[in-house]
Amino acid sequence: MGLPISQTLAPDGELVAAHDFTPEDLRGFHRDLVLARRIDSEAFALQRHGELGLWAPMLGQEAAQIGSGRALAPNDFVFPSYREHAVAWCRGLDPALLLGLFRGTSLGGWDPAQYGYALPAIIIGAQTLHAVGYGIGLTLEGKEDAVVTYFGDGATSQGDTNEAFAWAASYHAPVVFFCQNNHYAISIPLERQTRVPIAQRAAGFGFEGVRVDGNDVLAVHQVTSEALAKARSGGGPTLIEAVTYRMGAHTTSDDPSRYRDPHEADAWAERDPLLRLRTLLERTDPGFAEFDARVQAEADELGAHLRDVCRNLPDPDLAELFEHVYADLPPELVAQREEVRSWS
Ligand SMILES: Cc1ncc(C[n+]2csc(CCOP(=O)(O)OP(=O)(O)O)c2C)c(N)n1
Repeated sequence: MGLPISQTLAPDGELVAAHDFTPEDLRGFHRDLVLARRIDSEAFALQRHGELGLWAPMLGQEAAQIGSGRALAPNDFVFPSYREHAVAWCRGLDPALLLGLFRGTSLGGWDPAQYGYALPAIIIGAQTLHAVGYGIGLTLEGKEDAVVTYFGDGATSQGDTNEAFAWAASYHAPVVFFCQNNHYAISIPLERQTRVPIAQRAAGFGFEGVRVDGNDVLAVHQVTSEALAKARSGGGPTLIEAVTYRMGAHTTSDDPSRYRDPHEADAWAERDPLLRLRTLLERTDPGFAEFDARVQAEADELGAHLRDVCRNLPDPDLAELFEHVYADLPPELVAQREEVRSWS
């Protein structure tokens, strides 16, 4: 039913549509995908070693994140959920900055204004409203930048997300809603979230929805670039549904074997976003093996950096909990802060 799924690079590494990427662009995507996967697998291992309290893996979703993240301009602003580690990478964050929250040593870890990348939203869908508010603000200030907000298929059932769609449509806000349809909201499958494809729901709010193969970095880049250009030039919001799959667990506390057919995961492993670009490059780029070896060495260095920074993250002063919300703390919170200080 409904909208077609855009695809440029098929799972077998064949190009099925024209594109404008240079050989260097393709290498850049490969590098990003490999390094993003390393950030994720390294953080996962750190959690298993007891160095992080939790991690939300993005295994399988790298192309959706790199394809869209690399389409952003420096002045665009991103409102992520908690799983967009590769988008953070595209925004120039040192991935080590992502670890403090998951180690429990920081309440965020970076200045959103510096990177155009907000702190993670753990409340499902909350960030979609933040994005629309920010987008309406941009319009009022006469700026021609775009806002992107990332969320999952489960978030489309939240009231906040539906409110965000309604506000963005009626205010013609320059917002790209980027849904990574990874097929599960923890254990709840997509079929329980919606009776129609997610992208199709945009029409009911009065704006365009597009579906793209979320494991195809080239097609994702293309549709996101178009949606961003439209937003910046006053064309209003777009809902992008990147059809992908969460190959791992929801978080390191989850056991997907309790609710998922293993054959389903095997079928998606054949659509691995890294493999298809690698297959294309191995066939078409004569110097690829050498380039790839350099990328793998870079990944090893990045892994060592993450382990090193993670293990040396300083324990925070508990009283820091009281910072960053109020300019002037109300008296009852001053009293609580003093009580917390007396514990150490
Ligand atoms: C408002 C709210 N309700 C429930 C939760 C608990 N919760 C955490 S993750 C999650 C599933 C989210 O699924 P989805 O939106 O598809 O994103 P994904 O984790 O798959 O990327 C839920 C229900 C929450 N964090 N916030």
